Amino acid sequence: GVTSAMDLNQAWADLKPAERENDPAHLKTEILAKLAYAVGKDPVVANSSDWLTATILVVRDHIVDRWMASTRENYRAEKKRVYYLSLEFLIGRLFRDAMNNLELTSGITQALSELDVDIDFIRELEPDAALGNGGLGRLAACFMESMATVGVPAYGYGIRYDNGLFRQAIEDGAQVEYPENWLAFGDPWEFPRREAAYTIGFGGSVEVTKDWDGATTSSWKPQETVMATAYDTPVVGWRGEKVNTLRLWRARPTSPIKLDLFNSGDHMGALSESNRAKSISRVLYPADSSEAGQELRLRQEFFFTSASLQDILRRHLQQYDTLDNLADKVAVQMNDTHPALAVAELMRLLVDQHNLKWDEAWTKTQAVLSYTNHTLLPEALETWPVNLVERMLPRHMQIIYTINARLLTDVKTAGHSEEILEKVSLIDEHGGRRVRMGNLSFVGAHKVNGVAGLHSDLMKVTVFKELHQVFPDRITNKTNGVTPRRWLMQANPGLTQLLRDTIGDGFMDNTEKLRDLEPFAQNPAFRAKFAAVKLENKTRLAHLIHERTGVKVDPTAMFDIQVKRMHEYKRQHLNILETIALYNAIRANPHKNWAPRVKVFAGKAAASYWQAKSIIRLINDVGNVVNNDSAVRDLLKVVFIPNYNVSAAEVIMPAADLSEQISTAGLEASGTGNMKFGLSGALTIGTLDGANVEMLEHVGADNIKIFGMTAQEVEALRIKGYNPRATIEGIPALKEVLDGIASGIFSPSDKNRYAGLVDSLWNSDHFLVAADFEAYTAAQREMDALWHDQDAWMTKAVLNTARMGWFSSDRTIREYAQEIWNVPTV
Ligand code: BZD
Repeated sequence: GVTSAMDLNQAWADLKPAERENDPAHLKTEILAKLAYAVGKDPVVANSSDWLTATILVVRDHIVDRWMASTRENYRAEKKRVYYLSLEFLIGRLFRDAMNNLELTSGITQALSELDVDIDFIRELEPDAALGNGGLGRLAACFMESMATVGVPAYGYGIRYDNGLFRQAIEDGAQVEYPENWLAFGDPWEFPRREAAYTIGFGGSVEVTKDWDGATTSSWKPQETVMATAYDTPVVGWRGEKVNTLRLWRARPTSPIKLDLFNSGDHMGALSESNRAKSISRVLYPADSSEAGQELRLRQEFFFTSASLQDILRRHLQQYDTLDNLADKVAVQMNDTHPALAVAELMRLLVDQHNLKWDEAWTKTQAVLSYTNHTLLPEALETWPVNLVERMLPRHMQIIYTINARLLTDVKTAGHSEEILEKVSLIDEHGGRRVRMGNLSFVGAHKVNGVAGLHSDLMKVTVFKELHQVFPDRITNKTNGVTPRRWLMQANPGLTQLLRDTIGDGFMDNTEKLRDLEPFAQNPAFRAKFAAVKLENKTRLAHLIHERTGVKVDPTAMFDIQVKRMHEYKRQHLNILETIALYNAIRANPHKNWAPRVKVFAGKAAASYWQAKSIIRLINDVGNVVNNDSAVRDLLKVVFIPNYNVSAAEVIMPAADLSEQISTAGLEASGTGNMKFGLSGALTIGTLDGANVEMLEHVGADNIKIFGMTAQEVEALRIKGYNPRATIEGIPALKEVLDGIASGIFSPSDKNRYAGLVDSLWNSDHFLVAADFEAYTAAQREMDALWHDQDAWMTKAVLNTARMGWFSSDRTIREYAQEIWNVPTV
């Protein structure tokens, strides 16, 4: 029957506080109120997007109360704040994340269902915020959630790009890029902060004035100015205890239009300055492993770095009215070298604007800043031409020179050689003078970290060898992690429920408690349930594959998955070449006891990276042949899922049986997909690279398939001289594959399509595909054998989930908090 509003209110008041927030009847009222008063729609005409917006606004209200409480408490207790500066935050969708962390999922689901709204349908309508390229950007997003979870008062600072990472379509087998438009219908999560705006300068000159005592003061007179305005998104931690802020900057012109020009008839000229300003926050650079090298990129870097530092100093001074305690109350983490100008900009603000003496300012700068390195690939290390920096940021170039002069004097005084001096210098003098952003970051920071054990060790003997000799205490390791809320609880609800039923809820607050699962690996009844969850996840992925590619795959086959950015060092070509070899073997011997496999690939290539795009096309061409060859029946399918992003990953990760982590050893700094797969019980086939090394230590050698050359062996082979031609000639199966591709088997309409790819393997094979080919093949055949023993496979799968708890980003953040930021965690 009909319940009166008064009865409803009474029923609600009788609930305990925690139940009260999650009370479906009350949530229903809240959603209807938002639909009417914020969206402006009557329920009878509201469409699915309207319902989503209304529901998000309800969830946001629940966050806001806690947000203000967190912010107020941080202020009252004078807590040290951590600022995470990152040019990328690969957030994905927030609806399910926020609901789950507030523990409102059941209440909202029921409320919506009573309103005849399907939550799973509207959830999919939320745009996927792709303000990042790959691992580095997704790590920043996981860290934001973990900092809120472990109670670190934190602000993420970045750019609010109008257009995130491009949307990838596959047309005729090839990647095509389309603009992405996540803001088309506005972003219900964000709060524009018109009052938080800063002026960012570019160009111009430096004015020097002499004081009465002969001391000089420098003052930068920029020729051009741009406004940075703030947009805040609350980031809620697990169980909604703490809420932090992601503050993204948008570029606006200082004056929207030059009216004098407009009135004189120069309509375009009147707007050109405005467009130049706005272009700074227009689009994310889509290259993830090569430096962009464009002037606009440097403008983006300075824009967000300067706005963030101005905001940080303003907040600090407003609370404490002094800079004396800056380093006690502020920690700034630089995510790679993209915010490296922070070193010079903080010095400029302290010395030129706040009148600190150089030495005092330098001590503070180093104490406040720290730097994370994410790659050793030489082509990805940022350097900027001195003359560009001089023109765009004249005062910063002077400051960099002064830092460098003092650095070189100190290093020389300490007795280091000329050779070391040249390597530690902030300026690369070879072939056009360039500023080394890695060195600038290293020198300006009190701690420098790599993102996995092997990577941090290699930093000390490669890019930062000399700086490490001079400052041996600076490099430290912080092995990456992923948030178990998104990557286990939200992405894999079936497994989460099974885990709760089996070992209780403890793992939800402390992922290391997943260890309690270990004994169940030997329990056949449990393994059957674990396998049933996996099958359900694979069925879901099979639907997505069918929807996006038209290919039907059998969910009972082994799902063998490689998803990540497309890059030669990640060696998707090693995988597809081995797949072709397998195809040849199946055709030659169709009635052998093969393990049915579905080879799944997904990932974006930088638009100008021809070799990576060629690998995408090859995967699609191979799929076309293999999937339509009745001779292989259902033993092998090859699919490339277009437009890999966070939302797709949430469906893909839980559905994997086998996770491919096969980079050339020494080149993948950490990897984080490896951890997401492992958490959901995939077995890893991988090289001893990045965090695979630590995964081996945690899950045990019986439960991960490691193959191929080690980083040391790679280096030794390169020194000795690698001969790909001789290597290929010695592996008939590989030669057959390459000859087949070159003869056009997979591209009959364009036989030369893969000439470039195949030639580069014969002639240089920089990433040692041929050198690892046999080891990889042997490892894959071992996986086939293991697949036939499903009990053994599932035992290992369970042990992977049980032993992956250490790879939670909560653990990573606790280490940063203790050893770099000096802030407490709860
Ligand atoms: O960072 C990645 C590394 O390749 C991974 O091994 C590591 O796990 C993650 C997180 O530490 N690096 C990137 O993702 N790099 C970029 O995306 C990038 C973006 C712009 C410019 C240069 C690199």
